[in-house]
Amino acid sequence: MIGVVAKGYGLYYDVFVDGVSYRCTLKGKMRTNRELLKYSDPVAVGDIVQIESVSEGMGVIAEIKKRKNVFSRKEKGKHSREDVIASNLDLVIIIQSFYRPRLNLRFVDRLVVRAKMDGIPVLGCFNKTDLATAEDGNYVHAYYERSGIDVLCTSAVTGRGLDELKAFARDKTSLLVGYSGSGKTSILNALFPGIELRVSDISGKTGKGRHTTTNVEMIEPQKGYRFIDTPGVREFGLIDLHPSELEAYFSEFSEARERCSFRPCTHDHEPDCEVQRMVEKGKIHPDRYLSYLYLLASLKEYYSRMYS
Ligand SMILES: Nc1nc2c(ncn2[C@@H]2O[C@H](COP(=O)(O)OP(=O)(O)O)[C@@H](O)[C@H]2O)c(=O)[nH]1
Ligand SMILES: [Mg+2]
Ligand SMILES: [Zn+2]
Repeated sequence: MIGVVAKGYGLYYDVFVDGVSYRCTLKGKMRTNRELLKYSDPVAVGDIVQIESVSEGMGVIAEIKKRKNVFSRKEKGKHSREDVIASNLDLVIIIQSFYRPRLNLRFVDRLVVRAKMDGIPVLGCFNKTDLATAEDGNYVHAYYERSGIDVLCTSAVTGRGLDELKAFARDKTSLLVGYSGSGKTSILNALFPGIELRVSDISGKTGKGRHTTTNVEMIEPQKGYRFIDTPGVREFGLIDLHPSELEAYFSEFSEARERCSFRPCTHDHEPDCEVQRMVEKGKIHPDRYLSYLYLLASLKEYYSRMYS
């Protein structure tokens, strides 16, 4: 039978086949598969798998089909393996709250680059509008205006923006990522009354939520909707990208780059740079440009340490 991996528990995995869940182990030879050794776990949520020896709700994963994409994390360190958060995605929904925890668009931008590196469309979902002002919302819209990233402002409390969010997610497998406490699980609960997933309490001091969603988990709350909820990501570094490749992931630079004197141009120190001119003219948001510069600097630093 062919199914999709919905959750992993270390040594076994839940696999959905036509809405029925099977608890599966991994066939022995798969654990030592060379191809899969570069990952911290050979199986990821979202993987399409062939299961065999099926009886009484149990089975064995015998094959993992080729992934069309992955949303993954790779940490610093030579031997660190790639941590695949989920695979075979149609949409990455980055959830951030305006407050508790506080907005951090540089963090969002790193997640955006990661998704785009695998060609996955991104939706920026800015939650807890009930705690925010109209200016907060305007700022986020202005920041991403020419980025090619869709932006939605939502509230799981008032229901604002949820119909639009649902429309975006229709007929897709969507990954929800963002800080713990930003409202990922609450949004799912508000979109699909009755599913009652567990929501975290926010700890008073930091405004960061506790990790209530402990595993990455796929749910199919309604026909046509497949969501993958994740525990919060706190840190999200980018390392497996050469500094010169970064600018291609900032769509607002695309029409300008043709008119830069230097090619390739990283748009930070080069003279006669059209991107810098567009920032000065207000056609590229200065904070978004700054976010690019920070990311560029961190990639440069990483590469100079690795290869010096
Ligand atoms: N005021 C407000 N609180 C929210 C909203 N969405 C979620 N919360 C609260 O934020 C906390 C964390 O929510 P949760 O869904 O567990 O976040 P997750 O860690 O991203 O899944 C909970 O106390 C929720 O009640 C919202 O839109 N507005
Ligand atoms: Mg959660
Ligand atoms: Zn330039």
